[in-house]
Amino acid sequence: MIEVPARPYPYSLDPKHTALVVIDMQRDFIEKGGFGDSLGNDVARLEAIIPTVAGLIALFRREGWLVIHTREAHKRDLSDCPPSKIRRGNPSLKIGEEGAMGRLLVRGEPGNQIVDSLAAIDGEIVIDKPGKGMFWTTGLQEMLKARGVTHLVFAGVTTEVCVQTSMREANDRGYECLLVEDATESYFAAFKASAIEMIVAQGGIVGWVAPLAALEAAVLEARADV
Ligand code: TIU
Repeated sequence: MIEVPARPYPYSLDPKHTALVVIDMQRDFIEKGGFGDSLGNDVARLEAIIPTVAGLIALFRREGWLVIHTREAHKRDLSDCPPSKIRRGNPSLKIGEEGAMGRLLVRGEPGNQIVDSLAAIDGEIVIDKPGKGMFWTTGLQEMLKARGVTHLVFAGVTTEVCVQTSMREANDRGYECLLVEDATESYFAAFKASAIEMIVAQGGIVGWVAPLAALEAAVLEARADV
């Protein structure tokens, strides 16, 4: 077992039963001309975490641990996108409409791809999810079950929307969840901070939170013990 100093108390993981989930690090949210931009957000805040997310992915790859990537992505005919979601927010460009990087939040479009520096490699799982949460209509729970995964380490965007929703869904399904706090970001600094407090409050009602350095140090220490 590896014990990571974390809030609200140390998080223990067994690497054989742990996966990293990188939520929605796609151009739609991180680059100008995408969905996040169309909702009026400053996307530069999200771009800033790319190096930390890359460091976290590199740690899992180095150790040979499972890496899962998600994308918020709809079928080309939008049959998996409720009209309420298309209408919501009165965006300058709606889901499915043609933007600077192709149709917004639509599978296969340039904007729907994970940013180049974080792209999946062979052996990693990529999930296209139509919702904010990663379990709804994705089959992910069955995939995790088949691999014996019980612990999930979270990163990605945005902290209080798709990351928190996915983490809460995972918590309800019995997974022990750790959020890497410098590998997640929101368009709103206050919402990121609040989401983190909500996760760790009440003895870790949703899970644990730790910085990447704490996880890296714990992995090194566990290796030294072997
Ligand atoms: N708008 C916003 O903060 N987030 C989303 O729409 N999706 C994700 O968080 N991925």
